Amino acid sequence: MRIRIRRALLSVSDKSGLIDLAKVLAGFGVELISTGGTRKALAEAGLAVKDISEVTGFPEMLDGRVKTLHPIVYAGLLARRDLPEHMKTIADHQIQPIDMVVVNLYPFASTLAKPNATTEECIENIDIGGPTMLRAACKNFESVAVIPDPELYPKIIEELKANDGALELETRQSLAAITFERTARYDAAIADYFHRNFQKPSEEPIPALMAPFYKLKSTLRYGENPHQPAAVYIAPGIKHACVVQGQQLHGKELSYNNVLDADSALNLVREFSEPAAVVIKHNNPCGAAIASQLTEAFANAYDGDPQSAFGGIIAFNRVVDKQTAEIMATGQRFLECIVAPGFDDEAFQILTTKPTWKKNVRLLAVCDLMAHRPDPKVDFDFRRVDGGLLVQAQDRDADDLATWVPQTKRRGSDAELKELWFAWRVCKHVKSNAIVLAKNGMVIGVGAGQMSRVDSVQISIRKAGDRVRGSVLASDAFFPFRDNVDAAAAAGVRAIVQPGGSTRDQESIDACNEHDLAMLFTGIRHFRH
Ligand code: 93A
Repeated sequence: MRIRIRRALLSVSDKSGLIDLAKVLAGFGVELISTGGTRKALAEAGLAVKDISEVTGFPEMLDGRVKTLHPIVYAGLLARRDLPEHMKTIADHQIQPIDMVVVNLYPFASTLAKPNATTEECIENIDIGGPTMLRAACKNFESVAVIPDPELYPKIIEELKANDGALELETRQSLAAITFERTARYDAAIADYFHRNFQKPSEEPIPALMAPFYKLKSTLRYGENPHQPAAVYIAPGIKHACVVQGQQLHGKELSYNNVLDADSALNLVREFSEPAAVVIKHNNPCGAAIASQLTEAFANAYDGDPQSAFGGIIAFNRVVDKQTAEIMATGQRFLECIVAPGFDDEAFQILTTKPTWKKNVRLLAVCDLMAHRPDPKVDFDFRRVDGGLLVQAQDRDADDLATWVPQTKRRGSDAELKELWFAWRVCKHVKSNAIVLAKNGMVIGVGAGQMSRVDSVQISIRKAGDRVRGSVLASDAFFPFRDNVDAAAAAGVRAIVQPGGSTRDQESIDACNEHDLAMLFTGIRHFRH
């Protein structure tokens, strides 16, 4: 619904564009109310303007700390026009509705940025009345328009002119969204300043970055290395199973690297609906397996590369049972952290009493992976770069086996396709250049994080050892040359999946046909940098 603006309250620190906007409002007969400096600027431009003190019956006081903070202002802003009781109440108190708030705030951030700003100057530039008016107007967007920035004036002027002095509901909603974001950011900058200046650094090591939207869960002993202070924060509104929301049931406090690895482990294991286990080391999978039983999934995940799995982080997509716990706890196996939807009582007992683990193994219970999945619409990846932030949608749910296109004479048997599908989903979680070799629902070799793809192929083959014959290979991005295929074929690989898209695809396809390999293109790439 359109709202015709009749009364507007203008109170701005940045007075640019103000007169142009006020003239348009006055032209539509809007009554202008204003605070000291803003009122002066408007009056000097020849506009009729009422001082806020006339409206409230109080002078501005306490060096301007109290100017607009008065029930007459807030009732005028917050009264619901659709509720007769609200309208009667304000009428009973001789309060008139206010339909528009034009406010921009004391320049807190630019005061801080001044080379010699004193604490007093910074504190005095914390605006209280301004954000309060903005927020009140936002809350009552059904009836009130809010304009928090001179940059928005031209568009508003345009709409006022086109609508005979009225603004559309959609405009008011969009202005409210922009404004709440502004006030949140404004408060975040203040919170940051207070953290930096009034809190011991050890209490919250990284408030500057995180204070606005993330809640501190706990400080950590240190970050990736002992000289790096670190903490874990929780994003608001997260419902799905995740490491930061998990409940640690046992063991030493999770370290920074544990959290990172456990997160990678959980993200990989949630790819599978059948019982699955994965082992992560230094943020890369070194083992992963699916099977009809969790015991077998564990054994195959661990045995994919037992040397690397030692001290690894393991994740399951099923509650850990007694049998699986028994296998985990046998022999020389050592696991740093076990993540699962839960642990049954017997499993818990076995895992927490194995003498050689010195009660150190960390057990982390997360909620049901299947019932609570991340929401791709709100779940973004953030990565800091010097001076900024990279944001992207997460690499989830893009794949569909049905859309893969065979490229070779041999199209791949159903069994090979099943293996390739498994290898492909693991490959997505390996740092690029990523190569995964799989056989019988089990990862047998991983080549991760190499700067040349063929190096990753060779590493994965070396890791797989004798098991490589008859295996399948997944590559996270296309093969630039046929050397990858030649190396895989020479080792005994039978089928390959890769995105395709190289100008030399044909070279790789020809190589596969020469070696009687099946190769399929996914059309989707899974770089992980
Ligand atoms: O000091 S305040 O927090 N207390 C108030 O009641 C108040 N009302 C408006 N700051 C307040 N304002 C701010 O004054 C506005 O947000 C705006 O930034 C500034 C405009 O003052 P003037 O019109 O005197 O230049």
